[in-house]
Amino acid sequence: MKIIVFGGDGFCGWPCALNLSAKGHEVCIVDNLSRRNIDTELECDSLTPIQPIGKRLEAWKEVSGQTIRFMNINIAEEYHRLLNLLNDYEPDSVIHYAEQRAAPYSMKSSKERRYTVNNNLNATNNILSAIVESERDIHVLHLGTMGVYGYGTVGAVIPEGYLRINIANPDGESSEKEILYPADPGSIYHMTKTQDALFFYFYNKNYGLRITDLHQGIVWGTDTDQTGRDERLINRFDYDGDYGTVLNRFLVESAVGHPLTVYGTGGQTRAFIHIQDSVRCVELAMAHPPKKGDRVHIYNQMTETHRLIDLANKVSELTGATIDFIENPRKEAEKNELKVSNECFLNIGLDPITLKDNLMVEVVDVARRYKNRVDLSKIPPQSQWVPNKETKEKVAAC
Ligand code: NAD
Ligand code: USQ
Repeated sequence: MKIIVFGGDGFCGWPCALNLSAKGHEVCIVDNLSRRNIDTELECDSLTPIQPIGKRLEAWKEVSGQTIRFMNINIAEEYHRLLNLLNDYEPDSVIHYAEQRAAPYSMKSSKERRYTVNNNLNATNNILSAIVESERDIHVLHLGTMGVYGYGTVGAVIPEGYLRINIANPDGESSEKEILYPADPGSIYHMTKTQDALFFYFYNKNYGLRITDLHQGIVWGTDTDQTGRDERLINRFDYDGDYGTVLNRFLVESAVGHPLTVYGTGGQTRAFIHIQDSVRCVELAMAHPPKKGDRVHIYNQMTETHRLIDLANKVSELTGATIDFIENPRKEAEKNELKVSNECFLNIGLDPITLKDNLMVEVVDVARRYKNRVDLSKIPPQSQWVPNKETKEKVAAC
């Protein structure tokens, strides 16, 4: 198949592009390198020494014999370049990772709020709109988030996208209906993902676009079978207070002797998936596209849920790290239960990789290997959901 990976220079997109190329697909990466520019802006860097995209692709050709094409396009702004690409390249599927994905970054100040909304909504709308204009039958796979549901579930299992409801009629009877599960975003970033879901709903209903929306949990780990083949293929590993996600942060913190940064009580429960499974899920979903006329397929792309304090205790037992409870910079429930259905992926062949000590040790080993690249000043959280006076003054001074 011919596939475009939008956002293919990023943490999830890069190993996905390599995996699909290794499986014999023809792959084109489209990325405007904005994530690398945000590192420069934040004066942070990936823990791992990621190579410039040109070097990455050269290394891949050398290692695998396969060529991956690259185009630097800002898909939120350069609509006609995007449309021309669809017409010239004629992809069968496109995979959409190209959004600003950090909740803390999206909550920093009006600049980041506006950037996240403009970038994410225009990127999604432009892809969908260009597919309509190209008149091509292209399967769209989008990386969404578990956070569209919120994390409070009144004890029920979160279904895969749709909720069956009964509506009372005036005559005393009731009608059944399936609706999109009510959106409950917890950050500006998560809000853009709930709005993406409405774009998909509409473009599917009106133009018949074939769309799969993957509601992914927190991705952890760093290497996959393909990124591990050569050091020049190494994947991004964020650990800073804005882009680092919780389990990867705990593992880096333990490697550099920093206490584990548990926000609030650590009673929050979240869904997780290992990077290798993330890549596998996208491959599986691509091999099982919606048929013409199907509604949007929504899959929960996660393999397990964990309470954060339990994760911190696990990492602490494994590595001897101490735990610090930090005042929570976010506005979120102190604790929540989370039960999630992931039947769709299990039914099409996912054999989940779950949190095992040896996998966590692998990540700690990577963190230890590159620990001299860690800037300890970047570990504390940098963004607050409700800024206090001191934070407001800091932003105003910038
Ligand atoms: P990332 O920031 O590492 O990668 C995103 C890539 O998209 C970057 O390389 C960036 O330069 C590119 N990009 C952003 N805007 C663009 C634009 N306008 N035009 C072209 N390229 C653009 O993020 P990631 O962790 O790889 O996440 C990828 C997707 O998966 C995101 O949409 C995110 O919401 C979703 N997701 C990620 C996680 C996670 O834990 N990392 C979990 C759930 C869902
Ligand atoms: N947290 C800590 N300590 C830390 C960092 C985070 O206790 O050092 C807590 C947060 O308060 C939160 C939880 O860990 O309760 C998760 O935070 P996170 O930064 O790991 O994840 P989140 O902000 O939700 O975002 C990440 C990705 C995002 C993706 C989302 C999937 O950055 O792109 O959409 O995970 S999900 O969480 O399932 O919505």
